[in-house]
Amino acid sequence: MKTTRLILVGGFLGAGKTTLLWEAAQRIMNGGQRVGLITNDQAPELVDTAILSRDEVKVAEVNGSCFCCNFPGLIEATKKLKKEADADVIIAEPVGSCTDLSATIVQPLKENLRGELLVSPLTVLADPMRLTDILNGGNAGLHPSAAYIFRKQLEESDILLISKADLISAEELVLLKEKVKLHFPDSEVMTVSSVSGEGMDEWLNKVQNSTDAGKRLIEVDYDVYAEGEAVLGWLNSTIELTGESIDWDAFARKLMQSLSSQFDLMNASVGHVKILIESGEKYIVSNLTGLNKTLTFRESAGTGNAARLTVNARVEMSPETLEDIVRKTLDEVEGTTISKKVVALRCLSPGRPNPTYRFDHVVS
Ligand SMILES: Nc1nc2c(ncn2[C@@H]2O[C@H](COP(=O)(O)OP(=O)(O)OP(=O)(O)O)[C@@H](O)[C@H]2O)c(=O)[nH]1
Ligand SMILES: [Mg+2]
Repeated sequence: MKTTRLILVGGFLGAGKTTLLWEAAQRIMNGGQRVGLITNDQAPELVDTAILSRDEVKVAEVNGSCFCCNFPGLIEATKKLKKEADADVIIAEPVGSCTDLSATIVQPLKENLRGELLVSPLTVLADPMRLTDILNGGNAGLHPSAAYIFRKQLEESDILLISKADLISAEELVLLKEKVKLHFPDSEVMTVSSVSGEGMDEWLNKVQNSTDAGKRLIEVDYDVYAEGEAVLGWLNSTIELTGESIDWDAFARKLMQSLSSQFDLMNASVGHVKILIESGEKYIVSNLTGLNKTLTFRESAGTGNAARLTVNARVEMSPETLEDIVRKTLDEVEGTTISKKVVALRCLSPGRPNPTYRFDHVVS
């Protein structure tokens, strides 16, 4: 059996993992290799899977639990991609609120799939704005226990990859990189922009040519880790929308603006809220990764009579309150002109992490 390269890209909610996966997959495929992608979430109905699946690349989804707590699910997904896509390279995105990946995923992979997988250095992606605040001793607008998870993710990284390099100036980026190196001297610090492509080839070159994966284990207080996850309400839903000649982009804007304003008014910390509206071949995506100023839209779903809306929201509040807000907002936005049929809706607060494996040594 051929050996497949596995690249794990962790990092906090909204850091830019899925965007990086997509961009990396294009580049690797253009280089003539076959790529498979793995998405991961606590529940089904994923925006990430839907977006990545719009391309020719094969996507496997592990849902219902994170990779660490469902290690067999991750193995099954890699085997599926090896078999069905004959993947040379697999890129996997763990849930953004997970940490301790070196002990719970990287070491077990090295031990259990020796000869089948070549595991790349653990990449942890970090949004430059949140990262700056964390390095300055802040909590990046997060609950202190969620900020603890953010710090632990950085601490265990083999490669600490600063994302969204296009959003800050070249001078700021150099300074940030230097500061990160001081705080995390054991990690290789790199920068990337999935938008401009800057740093992408350097990072790909590194992860595709090294097997120095999971160089160290970190101490993690699972009580704090559990609290950091539990403070987040988690909502995944798919809704069928119908109406007459509806401007889906305007609907997306009203919906996300309204949700974002309510979260800001409540002082509710947003991990990531993302929606996808698909109407035939057209689609619009919107992401909110913090306060209202982080709200973005891309592509266009045009005008039509039917669309499919997928909502994934991770916001610091009880799941019941989050569900209530999302349902009410949906009813209020174009309530009289658009009919809505909820096809699936899961709302939860992540349970205590209970990893399948937790290695106490680095596998050589
Ligand atoms: N300007 C800029 N925006 C980016 C870049 N990479 C990602 N983004 C934006 O950041 C937001 C979050 O991106 P995702 O790729 O969905 O983040 P993620 O880490 O997969 O998020 P989760 O799956 O929720 O953990 C989106 O609005 C992206 O368009 C980048 O390089 N530059
Ligand atoms: Mg993602």
